[in-house]
Amino acid sequence: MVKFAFTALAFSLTTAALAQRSDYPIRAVPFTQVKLTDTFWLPRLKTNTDVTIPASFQRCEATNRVKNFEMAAAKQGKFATTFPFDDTDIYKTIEGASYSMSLYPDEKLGAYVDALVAKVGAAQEPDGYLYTARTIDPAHPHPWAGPERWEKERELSHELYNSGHLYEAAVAHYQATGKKTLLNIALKNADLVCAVFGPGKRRVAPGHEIVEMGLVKLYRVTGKPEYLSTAKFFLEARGHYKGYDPQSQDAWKNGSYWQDDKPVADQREAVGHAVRAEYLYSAMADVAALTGDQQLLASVDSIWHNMVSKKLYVTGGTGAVPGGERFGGNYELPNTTAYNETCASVANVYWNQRMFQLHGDSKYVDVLEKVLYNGLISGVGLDGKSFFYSNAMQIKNSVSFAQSEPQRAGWFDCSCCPTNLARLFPSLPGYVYAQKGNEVYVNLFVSGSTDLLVNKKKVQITQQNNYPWQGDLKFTVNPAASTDFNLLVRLPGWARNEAVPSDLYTFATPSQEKVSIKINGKPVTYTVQKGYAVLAKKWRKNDVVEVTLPMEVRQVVANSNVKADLDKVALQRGPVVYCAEWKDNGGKTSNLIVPTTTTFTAAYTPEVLNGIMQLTATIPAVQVDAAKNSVRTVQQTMTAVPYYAWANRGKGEMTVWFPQRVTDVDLISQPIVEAVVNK
Ligand code: FUB
Ligand code: ZN
Repeated sequence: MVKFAFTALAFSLTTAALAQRSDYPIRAVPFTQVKLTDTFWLPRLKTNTDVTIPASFQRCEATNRVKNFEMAAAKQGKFATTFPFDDTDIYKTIEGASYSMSLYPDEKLGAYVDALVAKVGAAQEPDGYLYTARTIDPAHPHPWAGPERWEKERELSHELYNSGHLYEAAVAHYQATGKKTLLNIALKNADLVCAVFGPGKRRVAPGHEIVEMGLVKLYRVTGKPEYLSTAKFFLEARGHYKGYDPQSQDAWKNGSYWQDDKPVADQREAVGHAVRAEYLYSAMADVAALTGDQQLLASVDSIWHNMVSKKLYVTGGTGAVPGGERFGGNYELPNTTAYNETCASVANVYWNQRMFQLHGDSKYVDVLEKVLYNGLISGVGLDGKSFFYSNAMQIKNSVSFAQSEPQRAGWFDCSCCPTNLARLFPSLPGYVYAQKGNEVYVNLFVSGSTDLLVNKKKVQITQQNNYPWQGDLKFTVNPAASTDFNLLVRLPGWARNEAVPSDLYTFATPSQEKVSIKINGKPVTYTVQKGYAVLAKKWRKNDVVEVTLPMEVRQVVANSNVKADLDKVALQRGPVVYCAEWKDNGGKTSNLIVPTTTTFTAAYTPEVLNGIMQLTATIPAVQVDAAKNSVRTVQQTMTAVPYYAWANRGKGEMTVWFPQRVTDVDLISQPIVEAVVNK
């Protein structure tokens, strides 16, 4: 049986290492300390454990990803998959399985992971190098790898990307199981990386970031300064690209594709490949926290501001442009061709959590919540084994079947997204609470409980709610003995008339409804600190806090610079953004009009899409007569479902942004053209 273990050893290593240095002022309460009981996330975590993780391992086996490691160990054969980063699907699934096993112990899975870790170890070269795309047959490495180790790192080899995912997996495996098997493999590889790269040694800006975040995690576990200094070195290596052509608009030539066009301290906007970028920004936050580097902090703050003001979809998706899987220009947020890679949403969650830990401002959690409830979980079907790589914002029968993914697939040649979800889901409990001394932050509203130490006293906090469907939140605070501390409850931006923490989206009309808070049945007044209600008191056994969030259906409008959304509205209730799907709307959605005066009714429908709050309204829809000679507007019932749940009932039209008037309606559907996934 695999036992949960932040082992005594892990704690002593970590606390010794942490004792002397600066770090994030706010500490997230680890996922292992938070027990969920809720009906929204817990079933998803269970599906991830029961379906997604086994399916990912099975697909890693069936698609020769495991075989690559076996061949590397035997030093014979021919690399048997497509991409040199296919090793990472195994690492990410081990990471997910490790997190998952600390929630749901599973002997059989534990034994399988042990065997897989042994295969990974066997594929490692004696000096620590681990990259099956070369080790299998060093005379004929993968074409993206180049004849010599690391020489194509800046381009496409992904050697350091593979290392980064290895480190992330190794730390999760160690923390969850107490076993050092994978950690030792990772440390041996990291020692090689630190020996090869650094001042006076090789310098490269890693072509696909994540090694920096991984090194920071290894530093946290071991306290070894080289891991942090090498992470910092990789950040500082950016902006020295020799082939840099500032005149070129081509992101491959000017370095912006992999964020190598400027030194990180001078970067101010979110640019280039979105997953690469958001892993970089996460690492910038990590290194700024650990070193106190103010320039790095200023850069990452500006970049975040650019992203949230000009490059974020209303669903929380990022990376608008298919060519290069990248951020577009400011306000370039097209709907029919939106790319929104699922991995970019994963990365955006990591980034926003770090920004929150740096600044203690709820605006970062507002974005994190938006991503979680919308653009991230849209990436996986309700079955747990079908996935979107890109997350479309509109499917029109006549246009975008050829441009977007209208339905999920079980796996992809480049299958980064499914395995990234597999690792993120079981870590979700770690995003619910945070702590800074005697300030306890409640960031996400998820039923369950956590056991904390505040003022050296044990305190249990229990949440009971039916979020995101209902706004009545109940918290029971139960200290072992009465104690003073501040409970900081996030007041979501959307409950304070703020659609996003920028002017990119606003609610069409302000709501008069306010958040109300009671303690032990009595309304309280409270101060607001960076978006949190500060409840400061001596907490006694079984104190009850009740928070009521307004849950009206809101119409969202975009900044007028977003040309794709001009004169359109999106629908949101609580943190959930809605869409209309063909299935509920007479086979078509691109003909629906939502005038400003539309009133929506919300009703919980347990039988639809595993239980959702469904929205309905009477609205005008444009219809073409049978002979296709004339059009008319008819009143019809429009039904909207949460965006995350679309494409679970077959493929057809889907709309997030609805015209307010008869503009941009798609009158005649053409026959369906099969999807081409943009890559
Ligand atoms: O390059 C590795 C992964 O493949 C990226 O993160 C994804 O965007 C996909 O291109
Ligand atoms: Zn991906």
